[in-house]
Amino acid sequence: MRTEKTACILCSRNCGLLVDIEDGKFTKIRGDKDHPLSQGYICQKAARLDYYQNNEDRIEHPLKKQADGSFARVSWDEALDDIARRLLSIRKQYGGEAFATAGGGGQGNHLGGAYLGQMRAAMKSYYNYNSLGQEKTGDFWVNGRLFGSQECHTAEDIEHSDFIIFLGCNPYQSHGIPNARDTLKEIRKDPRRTMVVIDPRRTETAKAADIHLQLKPGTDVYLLSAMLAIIVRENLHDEAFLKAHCTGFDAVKTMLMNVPIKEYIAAADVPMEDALKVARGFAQAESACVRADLGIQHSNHSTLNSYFEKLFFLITGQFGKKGGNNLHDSLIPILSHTDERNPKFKRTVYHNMFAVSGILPPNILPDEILKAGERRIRAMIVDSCNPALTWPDATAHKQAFESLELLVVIDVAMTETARLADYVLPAASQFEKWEFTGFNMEFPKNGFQVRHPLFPAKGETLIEAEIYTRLLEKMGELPKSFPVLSRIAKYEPDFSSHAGFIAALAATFAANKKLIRYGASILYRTLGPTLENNAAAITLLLPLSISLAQKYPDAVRRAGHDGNKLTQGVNLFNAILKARSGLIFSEHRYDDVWRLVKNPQRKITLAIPELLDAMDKLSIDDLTSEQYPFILSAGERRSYNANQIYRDPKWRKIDPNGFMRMHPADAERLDLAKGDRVKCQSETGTIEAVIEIDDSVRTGYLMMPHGYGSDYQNGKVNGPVINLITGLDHCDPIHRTPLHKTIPVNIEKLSA
Ligand SMILES: Nc1nc2c(c(=O)[nH]1)N[C@H]1C(S)=C(S)[C@@H](COP(=O)(O)OP(=O)(O)OC[C@H]3O[C@@H](n4cnc5c(=O)[nH]c(N)nc54)[C@H](O)[C@@H]3O)O[C@H]1N2
Ligand SMILES: Nc1nc2c(c(=O)[nH]1)N[C@H]1C(S)=C(S)[C@@H](COP(=O)(O)OP(=O)(O)OC[C@H]3O[C@@H](n4cnc5c(=O)[nH]c(N)nc54)[C@H](O)[C@@H]3O)O[C@H]1N2
Ligand code: SF4
Ligand SMILES: [Mo]
Repeated sequence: MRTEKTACILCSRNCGLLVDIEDGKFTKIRGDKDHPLSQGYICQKAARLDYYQNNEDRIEHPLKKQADGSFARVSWDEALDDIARRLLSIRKQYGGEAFATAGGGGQGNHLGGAYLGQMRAAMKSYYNYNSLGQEKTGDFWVNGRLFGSQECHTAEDIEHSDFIIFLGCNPYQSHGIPNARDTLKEIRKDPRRTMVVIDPRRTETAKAADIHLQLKPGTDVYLLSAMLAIIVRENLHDEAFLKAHCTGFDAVKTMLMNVPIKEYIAAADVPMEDALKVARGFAQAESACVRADLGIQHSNHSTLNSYFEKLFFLITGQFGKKGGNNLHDSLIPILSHTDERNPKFKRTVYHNMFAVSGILPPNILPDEILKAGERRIRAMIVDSCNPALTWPDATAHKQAFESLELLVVIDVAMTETARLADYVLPAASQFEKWEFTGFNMEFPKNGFQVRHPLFPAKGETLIEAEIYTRLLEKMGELPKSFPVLSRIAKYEPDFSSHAGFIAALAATFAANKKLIRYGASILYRTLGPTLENNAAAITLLLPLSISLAQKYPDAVRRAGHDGNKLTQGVNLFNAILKARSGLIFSEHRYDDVWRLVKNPQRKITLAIPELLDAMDKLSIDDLTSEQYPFILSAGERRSYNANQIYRDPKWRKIDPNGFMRMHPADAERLDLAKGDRVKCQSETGTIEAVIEIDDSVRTGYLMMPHGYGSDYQNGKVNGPVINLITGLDHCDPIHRTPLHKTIPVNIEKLSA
């Protein structure tokens, strides 16, 4: 038995873990007190991680689809030679438009994504489909307009905040904030702090709140704009802050002065006095912040919701300060800036859709494969993602994937998407390789942890870095070796700066600019092998550490990483490699936030014409109809769902069916009791559900979890395949974010 440090890979918090390992299995899992962010905290899901590491769906050999639909084992060379040949032929015949990637990282791994990006570069493709494009790109788009770059991302300083609004999120279950359950308890205990929850369900979080605004689903846009209007009309906005730091407030003010407050509060169906209390309390608090998530992003007017969420802390001046909302730096830049107004960034063929932060929305993918004619997508690589189950309209996605000329899936398990592939390439698991996540989103202190391998890689599995590098070599994009660089890497006398290697790398790039795009693989093949313990794949952290230290030397120094211009970043890199529990890599002062704003003069542009225009046209919509009298939230986070990371249904201690919550009054009307089966039908499809009577939901509102519906061992499907009923067109107009929380459905009782 040995004890090791690692991190949980089940949600974006990535809590530090201390694990006991025996005979290739996790035998005990607990929180790591030395982890600088989670400090020993974990939730119930982490204890079950052996179901991820060891399960019957793990794939251990490259597999090729046969004519009869079955899979046969092939060698890596056979698979990669054929994939390389077919990709080259598609590129030659149809160009980069014919190739797209999906995924590139999950809740615990983002390293593969860096190497996957090189495949798009090699194929001359800009089609990057990613799960972030079905939840967060509307938010990123708003950030781009407000702060000048889609790389700007807002954080919330809950720890130091007096007045916190949890807007459409349920951190008790979904986490997303530091040590969620402890944090909620602390806020609740402290009489000087106020917690507000805006959620149509009386969630576990709402039960701990001072004020719960149990609004009608899909009505945040009315509630938020009405509360903003209250703030402005009562002169509670922060004139001094707005004058010093923002432009365009006049246009926003005009829009807010037109909001019919009473009517909108009534549309949200919350008591006026509570709305007044929240608006006034937030504006007048010493410090206040908003934490928002899918409840507003996956519901009607998604992008407008995100805009109002941010106007809340901007017009009240609760930004750029202790306990407020802030921007943050990032060591791993998972976001980029691809402003659609810049013609340099191409659009898709069928939907003429633009990327946000380099990411395209899954809601358009089936059409770009099936309906774009000669210019359609013909080949795809899917990595760390299970879109046949997790992306909207599973039927359309399945049909689209089946029509591709080449589908390659790189995964640790035989997923629903993998079954549709021509080649399934087995990756080493997240506990069998060096890995990290890009979820470094804290301010003022930001942290990061690299995980080292705990188990030998199973069977013939390879790490993603090796798979993609081999593929690029076989495509002839990348030379098989870089003798000069490798020699310098190996024999460089001064390891404290890697100065000789970096100079040689710069010379290599200067001589052949095309190689810059393959920087990750070149580092992996040259400097990589000099790192201890096969850490080659994470060598790309070296340039990232150097670049961070160059941008924020003082913040990096405050976090304890010293050095001069040449050595500080390298010192940070070396510290990261050694810090098994992770480390703090930067510690900012609150007013550093203004350096993170990318607009000229560091001003925030409050007026977003497209959204002001949408606001002008806003009316109160009724989402239900005679045919579809209920609204379903298709994708709640619960104790025993964790996206599709666990496949073996035995990991769940409760709720094997992923029940449907229904208010007692609705159940009575439909003559339903706990445990009854119903047919749930939307415009897109039909699924079955098992009823749970629950008065925490509003009448007329039903809730089902996501993260179910995998058919483990190609056997019985476990729980609802929720995306059979979500539609491609049921989405936000700006970046087609699906509106999973507000799906009109009909319910019919099934006979026993
Ligand atoms: N246990 C668990 N935790 C997870 C995950 C998981 O699968 N399981 N997944 C992770 C991932 S990928 C993500 S993105 C996050 C998501 O985390 P959250 O967004 O916090 O999780 P959800 O339960 O999807 O939705 C949050 C809340 O939105 C509410 N809601 C529904 N409709 C509306 C509405 O119209 N308005 C408002 N204001 N609220 C509404 C729901 O009642 C719900 O309580 O969770 C992460 N954490
Ligand atoms: N209806 C509905 N649909 C939803 C949601 C919802 O609320 N409602 N939530 C959405 C949200 S917010 C998200 S984030 C998505 C999540 O959906 P996806 O992005 O599809 O992610 P996961 O479900 O986490 O699947 C991760 C995949 O990565 C594989 N994997 C694990 N480790 C490794 C590894 O080391 N290497 C490789 N190559 N693969 C690995 C796993 O086996 C799994 O197949 O689902 C979305 N879908
Ligand atoms: S699931 Fe999230 S909150 Fe729970 S232990 Fe894992 S990382 Fe931490
Ligand atoms: Mo997510």
